Amino acid sequence: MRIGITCYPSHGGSGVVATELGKLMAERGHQVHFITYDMPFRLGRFYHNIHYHEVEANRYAVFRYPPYDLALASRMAQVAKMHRLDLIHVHYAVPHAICAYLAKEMVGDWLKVVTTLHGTDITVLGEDPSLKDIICFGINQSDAVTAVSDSLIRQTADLLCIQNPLHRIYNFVDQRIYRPLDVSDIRPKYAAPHEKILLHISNFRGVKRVPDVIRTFEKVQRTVPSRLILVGEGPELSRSVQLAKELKVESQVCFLGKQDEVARLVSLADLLLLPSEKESFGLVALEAMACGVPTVGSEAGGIPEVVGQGETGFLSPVGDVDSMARDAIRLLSDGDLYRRFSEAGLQRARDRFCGEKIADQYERLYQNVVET
Ligand code: GMT
Repeated sequence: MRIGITCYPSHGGSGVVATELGKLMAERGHQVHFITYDMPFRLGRFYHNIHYHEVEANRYAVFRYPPYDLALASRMAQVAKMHRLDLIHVHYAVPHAICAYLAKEMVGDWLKVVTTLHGTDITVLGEDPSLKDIICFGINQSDAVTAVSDSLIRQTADLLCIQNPLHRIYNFVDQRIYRPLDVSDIRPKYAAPHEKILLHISNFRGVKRVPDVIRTFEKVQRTVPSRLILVGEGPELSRSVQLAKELKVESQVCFLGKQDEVARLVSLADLLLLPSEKESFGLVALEAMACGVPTVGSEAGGIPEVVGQGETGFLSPVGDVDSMARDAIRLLSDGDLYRRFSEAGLQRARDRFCGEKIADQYERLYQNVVET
């Protein structure tokens, strides 16, 4: 097949999943065309069967905002015609599903559109009256729609008037990359041998509740000698730095900013903290699990579909930092329990979220869409 892919190419789970799926499809012999405003950050080098088409939105004095959505739709149509794409797989309903709809109107019905919902387009934008109707339209006009968890499917059905069936296809990790790595060379730079390392990775948006990470850590370190590493940047960063100072743990907390080598960072940690308020899936919890690292976090959204409660991690109600701290202390203080969780996580990642199995599901969906 000839497959177009549009996603947000910057750091973020949806861009990671879109790019890794494109790579797996290319490995299977399909021709893959990324159509994005920037090179997806996980692409970065030459891959056989993968093309990259940049979208440029020019600024004009008469427009207050550059017409990016129109430039994207137009580029999708150009690439579809030039390379005779069978389908465009867009990640996020707005604006991408709408742009793909426009491209299809421009080139003809042979071009099929597959839309994957990742969360924010439903749980945040779906509540915005200025966008709700167009999100519905984009979803209903797509030839197939997937969502990354059952929880997201339920929320989409509750919030929007959807006529199309929603297929649940979980996110995945490439286990050639996400596996327990030997990081004994760098671990001493972050913690003494008797200390544990807790890790949080996010874009520091309000929904990630990064202050809960700091509060949980402050309670854990009273009992278990430990360090906290935070990876990422975003609106809550300065508040989090401030809170670490106020709670007098700043010397044990390390803010690393944006980082690319997630598998190495996760392998460095003993525990991942993910106390989000909204999380349609929680890709980082899967990345951690695939490296043998349990998660302690909230039971928001799709997190319980990723983390096996009481098997590969512990989940508590959003905001319950006392419970999260208790669970973290329990896991970090009981070697047998920790090993069981770590091994169960490796198994769960292999069984449910293996890249090849998930790529099979997408490939079947693409084939159905193209044949109808
Ligand atoms: O979490 C974010 O703010 C980023 C966002 C994205 O666009 O990558 O993440 C969403 O998609 C990921 C990949 O499907 C999911 O793992 C995240 O749970 C989801 N975020 C939210 O639902 C808040």
